[in-house]
Amino acid sequence: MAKTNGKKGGAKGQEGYTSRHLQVLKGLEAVRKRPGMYIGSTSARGLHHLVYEVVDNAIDEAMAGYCSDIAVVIHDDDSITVTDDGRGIPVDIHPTEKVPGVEVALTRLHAGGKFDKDSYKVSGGLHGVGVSVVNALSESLDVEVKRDGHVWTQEFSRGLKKSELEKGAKTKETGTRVHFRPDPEIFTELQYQWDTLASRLRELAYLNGGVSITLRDERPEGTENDREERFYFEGGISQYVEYLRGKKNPLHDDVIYLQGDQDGTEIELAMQYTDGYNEDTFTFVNNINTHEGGTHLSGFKAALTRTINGYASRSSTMKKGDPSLSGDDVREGLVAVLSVKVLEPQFEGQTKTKLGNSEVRGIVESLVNDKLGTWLDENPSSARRIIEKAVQAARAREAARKARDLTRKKSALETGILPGKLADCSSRDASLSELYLVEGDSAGGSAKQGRDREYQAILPLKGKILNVERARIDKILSNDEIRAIITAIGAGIGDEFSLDQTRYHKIVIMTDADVDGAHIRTLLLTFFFRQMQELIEAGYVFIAQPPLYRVSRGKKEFYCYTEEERETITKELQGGKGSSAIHVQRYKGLGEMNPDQLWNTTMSPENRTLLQVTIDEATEASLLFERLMGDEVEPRREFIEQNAKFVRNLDI
Ligand code: 0RA
Repeated sequence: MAKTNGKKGGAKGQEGYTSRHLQVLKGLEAVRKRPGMYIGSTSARGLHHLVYEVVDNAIDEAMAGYCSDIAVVIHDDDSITVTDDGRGIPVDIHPTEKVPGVEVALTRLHAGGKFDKDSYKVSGGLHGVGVSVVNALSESLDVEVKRDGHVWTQEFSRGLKKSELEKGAKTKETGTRVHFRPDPEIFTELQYQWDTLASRLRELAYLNGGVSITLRDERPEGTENDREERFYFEGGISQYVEYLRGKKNPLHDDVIYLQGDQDGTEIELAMQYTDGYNEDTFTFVNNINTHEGGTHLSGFKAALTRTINGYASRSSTMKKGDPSLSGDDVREGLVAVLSVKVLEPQFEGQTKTKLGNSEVRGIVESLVNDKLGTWLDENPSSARRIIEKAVQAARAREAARKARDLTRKKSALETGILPGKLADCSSRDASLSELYLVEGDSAGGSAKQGRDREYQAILPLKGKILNVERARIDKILSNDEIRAIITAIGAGIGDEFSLDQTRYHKIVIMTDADVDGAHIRTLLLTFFFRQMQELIEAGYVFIAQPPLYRVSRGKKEFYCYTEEERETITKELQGGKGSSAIHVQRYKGLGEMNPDQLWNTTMSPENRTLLQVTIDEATEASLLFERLMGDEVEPRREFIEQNAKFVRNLDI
């Protein structure tokens, strides 16, 4: 629950306060009253956002050319220190506010101090709200600035200063160190997650090549916490592409890298073709992932299609009668990172991650037309392989279209003939209906018996499903398990997927709580990510959470979903009186539960916990999978273990 600072009457009763100060207090009070408006949420997501806010300021210094080292430390008490070697927050007296710049930056809403026109400020979204928001939402915050020959310090609490700016020892260095402890009165979650911070810091390090970002965890419990990792990528987004490419084989040795700027818009593009069948293009605006794309992405796509077709028709790679290459064809197997810096970005779309600035489209398009054309001319053998790949994609797509037409006639993807294995629900109201995808026939049987027939449909899946990362569309459509999923959902796939045809608004993946289960879950997530992305974006995809243990003593029984729960419950039962023994049953698979148990623990809307899959997590799952794919067993096992963990962290 959000609370205000509790000072009754606020500044009113105090002498010497001018109306301007009153407004200031109101500003930060507003942040404490409605934290969600500034940082999105007061759960784990908002908690992590505080760190990003401070780091973004340091990154701004890096982008301006003044900072090369950033360090983030998670302390014992879940407080955070962010240190950078930038110019330091100004310490001189602010001309209009009449207090040191540091105090302005930390106590005035939207007073980052960087409102000069030449910096890439981030409007919209949740970024760039300013360090004052972090201050307002921290129980305590202390700052140390090295600037103008001295070390300066000041302390705050819940947005209010606790001390004046103090001038300390002499130093020739510059930089800023911010240490803050998120306010327990504001946040419902106070524990920082290593993985969450690490993946954002890694992303920032790739996007800002040459900047070193270290993350250190000082929390003691367990050995896992006590660690440090440095993210430093000299090669920037080109290196990012290599990382994203993973184990897929490149069609040409070097990552293609293009760069340019026009009217204050800076563009950087890194791309490489692989022998894969999917496309992985990631776009960023001012270091923010534009999941929903926008004008920069459409400029890139248009230029790519045009340039590749132009080159193909000039060279002799394409045979007469070959169909012209579509956008999808020229992007098959492509791994790309497009990073643009825009002075006044307009973010649109449902999640405010779609770039709206119309001028950016043309700037990206002409840069890519020009420089990619040159690259193809200068690298004819690579160019030939790229074109050949696109031509094959075009032919496969044509074959798939024919196969799909055939499939439609045969198994009637759209005429309502449902797969035989599906035990459908009786409701025809999609918004209330749920489809359980269940691993194995025996668990499928229990689920069919235990379910609520009105709203819950069960589709048992046999064994491993096809890895869609390794198959072209024609092969995907010839796979029985996948066809059953497509027909059950009833909304088509790929470009033809249509969300309003979906027969269920909850698709629940229910697999065993073991390594194989994690593997199947990833394969399913990958399939949805590649072929029914809108389903994930709409929030229709969920992961069921079956219990790991049943702990009982006499007539008392408990289901435990984590190791910790099992430990706690077992201890509690040991403390109680009674002579009967404690019995711990570990569920190795869903099949070990009888229909009643499965219903009570995992399927009943009253008791179950469903994890909703977000597009970020699905992307991560597919990429992780692809990155660690290959023939070796070790990386695959390692992946599955990591992925099992990722699924536990889904709610962040
Ligand atoms: C205001 C103005 C300038 C830099 C900063 C703030 C600044 C803020 C943070 C927060 C964390 N690290 C930071 N580093 C710098 C520009 C200063 C100038 O013009 O010299």
